[in-house]
Amino acid sequence: MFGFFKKLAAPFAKMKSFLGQKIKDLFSRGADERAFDELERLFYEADLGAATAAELVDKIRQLSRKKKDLTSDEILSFVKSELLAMLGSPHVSSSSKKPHVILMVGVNGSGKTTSLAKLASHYRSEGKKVLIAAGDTFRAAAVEQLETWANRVGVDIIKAQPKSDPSAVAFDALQAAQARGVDIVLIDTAGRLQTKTDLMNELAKVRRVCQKQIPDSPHETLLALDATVGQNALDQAKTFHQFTPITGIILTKLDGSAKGGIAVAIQSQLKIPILWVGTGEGAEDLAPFDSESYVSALLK
Ligand SMILES: Nc1nc2c(ncn2[C@@H]2O[C@H](COP(=O)(O)OP(=O)(O)OP(=O)(O)O)[C@@H](O)[C@H]2O)c(=O)[nH]1
Ligand SMILES: [Mg+2]
Repeated sequence: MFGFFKKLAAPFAKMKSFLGQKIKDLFSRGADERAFDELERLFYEADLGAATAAELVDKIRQLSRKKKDLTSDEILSFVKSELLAMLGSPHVSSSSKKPHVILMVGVNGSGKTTSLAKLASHYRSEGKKVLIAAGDTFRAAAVEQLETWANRVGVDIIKAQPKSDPSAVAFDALQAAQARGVDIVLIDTAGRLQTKTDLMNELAKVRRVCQKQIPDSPHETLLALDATVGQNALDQAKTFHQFTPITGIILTKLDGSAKGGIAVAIQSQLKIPILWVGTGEGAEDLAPFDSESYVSALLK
């Protein structure tokens, strides 16, 4: 039991947030208006978003009016419970369909391919038969990168010539998956800026082609979001969601990030669940998103 929780908390321990210590220092000499202004800045810098930062500070201000001798520990535990409430209940990514098809999307360099490899490794360790599709046909190097991962993780890969249509690769992969009795299909895609409409339409096409082969697929469309890009992550999520409904987010590069507050902003503003977090470059550096461990790490 303890081992399980330790394992869950461990990835979040790599976050470099010291928000909790800063809040304690700030209120160690009482709660005055200057401290509240500074608190709002701290929340903002942690990427909670301007509206959330202001709202949270207002609530603490009201609390301190009611209770004159409010301690910094009390403030901290109040912040913790508020953040947990904003994050809502945990979500699990289910995979009851066979094959269960997962489409990975996101901007350039957000961590799609690495996260896809991590997921392949995760499902394989559960004994599932996994197939990955090299849907990033844009660069030859992208196929090589995925092939290296496929060999390392020990899963099959479907690929095509560079510059070929990514939806054709997806179609081939789904067909192969049905023929081979595959449990999980993971489709990689090329990175694309959310502002490039033609490239975003290409994703919608991949989705349509998947549906032609397996009507309720893709069962999951996961958006890889780099935790270090700040509030732009919200724009990315909103636009990708318009072109291809996002069922969950993988928040990558949370290791070393001092700005983990973006998870709160995403989940409270967009209502898209964060399912996984990436905390490193290795196959094992993936963990289910766990609000308790996350908030504890954020308020370290
Ligand atoms: N520290 C850290 N690095 C990561 C993480 N996830 C991915 N990376 C690194 O980020 C870089 C980009 O990762 P990729 O998986 O290639 O990103 P991508 O979205 O597939 O990139 P494109 O296909 O070029 O759009 C690589 O150097 C990865 O090793 C993470 O959770 N933590
Ligand atoms: Mg990639």
